[in-house]
Amino acid sequence: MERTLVLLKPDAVQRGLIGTIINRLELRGLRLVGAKFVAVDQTLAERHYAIHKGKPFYEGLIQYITSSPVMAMVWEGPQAIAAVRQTMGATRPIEASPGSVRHDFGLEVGRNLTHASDGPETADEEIALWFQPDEIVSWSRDTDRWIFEG
Ligand code: D4T
Repeated sequence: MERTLVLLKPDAVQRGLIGTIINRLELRGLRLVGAKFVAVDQTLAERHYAIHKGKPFYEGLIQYITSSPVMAMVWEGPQAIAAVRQTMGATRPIEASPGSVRHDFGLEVGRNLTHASDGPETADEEIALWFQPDEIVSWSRDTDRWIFEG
């Protein structure tokens, strides 16, 4: 079972899309194992986006993620990393597939609503950055056997 970090960024929160986006992940069958509402400070923002330091969009990205609270979550499931990225759609909303969150609710890359880990290593690092181990809740659902094959 794979875990992935999902952030509902300030635009998703301000636009009242928290429930809608969570609903899509729930309906897909993914299992929520961690969630918190966070006012992101400069340090956390810089650590989260360290890989983008020096890029032309870096300053704007830091400004955006610290501008208003975010909803941080950990979701779990088979191939959860790929599944969540598919549900969110391509980074640039204009390139995202119809039916994806970024297509259905977004237009601009700098207001692309969500973040989702892009690989197993990144997921581990990002989950450790945003959550303490005791904030992750391992649990099973009665519906798991109708969603997970194994
Ligand atoms: P995140 O990390 O937010 O889930 O986005 P992606 O994984 O889909 O995309 P990314 O790491 O390439 O970009 C991180 C973040 O930077 C913003 N961005 C990106 C931007 O404002 N302008 C740009 O040209 C690019 C490439 C959007 C997402």
